[in-house]
Amino acid sequence: MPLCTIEAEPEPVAVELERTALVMIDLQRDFLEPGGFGETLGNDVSRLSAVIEPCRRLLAAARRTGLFVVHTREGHRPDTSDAFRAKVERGAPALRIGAPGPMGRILIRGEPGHAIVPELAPEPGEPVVDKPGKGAFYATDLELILRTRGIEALIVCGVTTEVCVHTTVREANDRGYRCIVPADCTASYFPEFHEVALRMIRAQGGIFGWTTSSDEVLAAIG
Ligand code: C5J
Repeated sequence: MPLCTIEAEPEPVAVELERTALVMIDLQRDFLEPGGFGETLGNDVSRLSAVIEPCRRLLAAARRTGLFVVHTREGHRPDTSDAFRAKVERGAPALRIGAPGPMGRILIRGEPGHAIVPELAPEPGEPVVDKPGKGAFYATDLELILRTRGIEALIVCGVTTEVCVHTTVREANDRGYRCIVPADCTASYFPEFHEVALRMIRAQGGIFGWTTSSDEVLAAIG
């Protein structure tokens, strides 16, 4: 199978496009828009909006070139039976997971806030993995979906850099996937955490994976 080389740090990375997936992590209204889970935890959600355009371009290129695309959404069942108390008991009591908010019940599946932002909405045929935790492999069938397709490398985009993107990259790394993170396709409520999280991925010879930019991925996948 033809190899495609993506310019990245700490070094260029060669992947087989047929064995590469674009993984879009939690690009949901609950994290990117006012009134959702991110804001109820005291964050300035406007810090995340810059990811939408580069993610949109990457998603469009992936669809054009036939790259496998998977989306994830963080959220819980309406009865919150899959939400640990240790997670629910965060933030102001009136604004916790399951509480009513301007976009419906906070971080609950099926509510308006749980949806992926319209610019990055999944298309038919693109699996959407609902996850109760930070990592996309925890308590989901993501690994089964990727193994069934023979996927070996992941281009990981989404929010937030140091929480769900990082946790997913770590989980994927332990499962043998090469993870490539375009820096402008991920963001944090804390710019300094974003920078350090990316450095942690590429440090020590790429201990968790590679970092790059959406332009480099676009140049490589054509
Ligand atoms: C958070 C996420 N930050 N998707 N979730 O709680 O990063």
